[in-house]
Amino acid sequence: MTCSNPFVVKWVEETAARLKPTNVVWVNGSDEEYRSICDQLVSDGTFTPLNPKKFPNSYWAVSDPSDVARVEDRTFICTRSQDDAGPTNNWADPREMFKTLNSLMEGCMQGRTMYVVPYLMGPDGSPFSRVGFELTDSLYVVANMRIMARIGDTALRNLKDDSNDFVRGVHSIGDLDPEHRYICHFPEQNIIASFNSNYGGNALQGKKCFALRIASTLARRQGWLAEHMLILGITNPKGEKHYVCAAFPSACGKTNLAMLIPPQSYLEQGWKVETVGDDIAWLNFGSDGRLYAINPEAGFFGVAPGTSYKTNPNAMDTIKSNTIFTNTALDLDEMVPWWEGLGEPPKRVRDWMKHDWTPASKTKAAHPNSRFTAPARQCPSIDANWESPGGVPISAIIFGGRRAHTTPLVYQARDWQHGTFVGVTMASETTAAATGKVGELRRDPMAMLPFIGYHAGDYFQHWLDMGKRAGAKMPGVFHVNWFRTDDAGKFLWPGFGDNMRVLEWVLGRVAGKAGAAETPLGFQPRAEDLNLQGATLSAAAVEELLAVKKADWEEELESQEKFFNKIGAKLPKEIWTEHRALRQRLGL
Ligand code: GTP
Ligand code: SPV
Ligand code: MN
Repeated sequence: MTCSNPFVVKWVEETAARLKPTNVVWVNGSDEEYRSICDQLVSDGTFTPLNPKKFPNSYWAVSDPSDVARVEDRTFICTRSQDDAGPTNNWADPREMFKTLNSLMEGCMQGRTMYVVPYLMGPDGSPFSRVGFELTDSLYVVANMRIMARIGDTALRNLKDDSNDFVRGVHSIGDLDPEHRYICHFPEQNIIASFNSNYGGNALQGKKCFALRIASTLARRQGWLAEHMLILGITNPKGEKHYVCAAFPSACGKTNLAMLIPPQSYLEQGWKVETVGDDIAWLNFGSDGRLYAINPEAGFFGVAPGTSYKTNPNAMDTIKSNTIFTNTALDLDEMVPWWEGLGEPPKRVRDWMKHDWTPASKTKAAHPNSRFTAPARQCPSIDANWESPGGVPISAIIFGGRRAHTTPLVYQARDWQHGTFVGVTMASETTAAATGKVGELRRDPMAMLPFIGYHAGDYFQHWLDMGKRAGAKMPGVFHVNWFRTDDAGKFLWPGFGDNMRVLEWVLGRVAGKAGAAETPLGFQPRAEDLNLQGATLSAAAVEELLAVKKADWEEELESQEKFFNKIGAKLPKEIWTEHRALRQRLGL
């Protein structure tokens, strides 16, 4: 299929004239084409084919050692007014940034091929789906985009010939110089430019650049939400099904929760959990006034370390074929990927830096942010409605962070305004998903700190406004913390499949059935309100998991205030109101 949209054709020609690729190839998304892309990546050394019996059509790749995670300090929101980017984003003047990028990228594709990747974010034919184009000189990016989005002809079919409504993206791996790495967003023109990185969230533009940063600005203008959320469906023993979204920061458990397998006792009773998405949700109002979610993605770009048949069997079965492994280690005897948490180390291991590795080595064999790229349709728990054009109705929204102290296992917000406050005041310890220190507590509102494409204060206001529109039809809002630790630093909560126990309470609250105590934080389960049968958990651990400690919250309130002051005058007054009410309820 050739592209007959004149806006696209003209822009591709103009871009080629600037970047000067040796040739231009339009990607159609076919199986044949994907096979030839993989063959090329094998012959140029980017891909190492894995054992075709154990991991058919799957490949191992490693990145430049400097290019392993999102680079938040090199990510820019470029708006005419600095105030539109707000205090949480790096801002640049669009004219200045275009100048910088033009001089850096002029002729950067000489001797290379420029691939034109049309991509669709969202299900084929959905009114909520949107089209983007990524012009890239990285065949690795094309291969990953083929899994993560619906690319090629499917995307072209979803763009009208007279439509100028698509995202224009340019990506070049340049020379991977970290000093001149740029991940730039121009929300006023729907333009994305990434330069000098080949890593997922920096280079696969459909994901964070479009589906969160650009989409969040569209969502604000058009009255919907673009969020860093998984989507899952839960069926109870009566056969009633509810869908839930959950926003956790990067590497804090979305993929794992989305693919949860309930404990044996739940399975015997007939509980079932199914997966719609593991990272991003676009939420629109349906004609019944409720919120409906689509997963804009078609694949999973998941954290490998920690993934195993113990923690996440559905992920393990998803990645058995047609998968790209990036920066994991390699078992040289079996030619299968390996990472920390998978099980016993194999005899001969090549680490992600391509060195020989043994358990005695002081480094990790797999990079902590090593990832698999796998088609969502291969997931055994994929939901029958995961590509439903209208999305799935959402009954609850769950916020969560990685916090050793302070926040209890779970609590429910009193109403939408309070729920928005709970989202705004999320905080979490940093992970390897972004460059920088790991394990430092930072405020991460709605798990969107690195992904809000505009002023965070306006974003909080947009959440409040959405609630005003829908009233009582908005989902219930909850907060969870799987990561509370004891004095020895050990996780108190078993997590993973046992998170089902918390989901049951959440749905019980939505249905008005589960018990709770009204506490300063909102509504919290007492130990007897949770089904803990069969969980390996002492009574003391349960008490600690549910505890709200004044000293912790005193610090927490201070930290919230600092954050509010950073947001400044655009912080909605309702958020201050909720903060003061919380302070009063806590007696602090
Ligand atoms: P992104 O893809 O970066 O957005 O991350 P994600 O939120 O999908 O995170 P993911 O589910 O991949 O989890 C990341 C890490 O958290 C892995 O090392 C998991 O093993 C660990 N993890 C996930 N769920 C739990 C849990 O319930 N308890 C504990 N203790 N660890 C968990
Ligand atoms: C995240 O960092 O939140 C991810 C991985 O989901 S990336 O696509 O690299 O952003
Ligand atoms: Mn993510």
